[in-house]
Amino acid sequence: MFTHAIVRPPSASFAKGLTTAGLGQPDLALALRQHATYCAALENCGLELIRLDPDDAFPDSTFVEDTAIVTASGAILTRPGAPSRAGEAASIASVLPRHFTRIRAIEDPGTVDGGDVCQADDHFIIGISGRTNAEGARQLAGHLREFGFTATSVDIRGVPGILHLKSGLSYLGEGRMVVIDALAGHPALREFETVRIARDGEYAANLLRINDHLIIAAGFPAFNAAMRAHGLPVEALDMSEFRKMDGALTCLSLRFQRIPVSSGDAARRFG
Ligand code: CIR
Repeated sequence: MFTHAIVRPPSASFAKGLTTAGLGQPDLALALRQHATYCAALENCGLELIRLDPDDAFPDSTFVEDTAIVTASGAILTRPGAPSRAGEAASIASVLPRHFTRIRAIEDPGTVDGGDVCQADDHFIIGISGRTNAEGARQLAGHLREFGFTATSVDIRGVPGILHLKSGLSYLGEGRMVVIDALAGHPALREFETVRIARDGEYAANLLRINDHLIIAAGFPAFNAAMRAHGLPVEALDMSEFRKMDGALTCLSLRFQRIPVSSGDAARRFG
């Protein structure tokens, strides 16, 4: 059950962010409209939004998911693996104490991008990628175990075309995982019923299950119909401008269940 989400709109420097997509320059005005629609969709799922200001200093800072792992039991600040994004964690660090009693952090030489971390109920799958290294995954798994979760890792460095683990899979809920073919047979997914994504529709592998709603990328009608068959309301959002910057649905928010805390507690426990 999610109650809140942290979001940050793209800033004026958005087009200077990292990308491998080769889909051209993003249109900032359109990206802002798509972000507003995304925020409305989250609210429609019942979430209260914590809206951060755009941050020109970090072109990729709209992709807040990469800066923290947030759970109902506590939060973990990441160390984003791309040097240009390393400074993004500091501003999220100032926000988390208002919402979490337990906060941990990934330390040097570990690196973790939140896009490499997939929660499936009480279990986490951590992708080791070009952004998340083995040491970061080890530290993260330790913090998650302390919070009462289990964790396994999956090395995705040989999987072509995906930046993060969640570029290639998403947890649908009820033991079902949407996966691209290249990840489908992985032993770490043995426990899950897998729903395969068509090769020409791999971008749709990144989706959001929020409470009793599904949010998917627009432009994949067959996948949309397959998701509707699962019986949950499905909303499809145009993500074109974020896709140009290698971003997708999960990247744009940090979703969590807030357990109320006093600010004094949070300040004492932080760090
Ligand atoms: C980056 O390369 O870091 C950004 N341009 C895209 C990050 C996407 N984040 C995500 O999938 N969690």
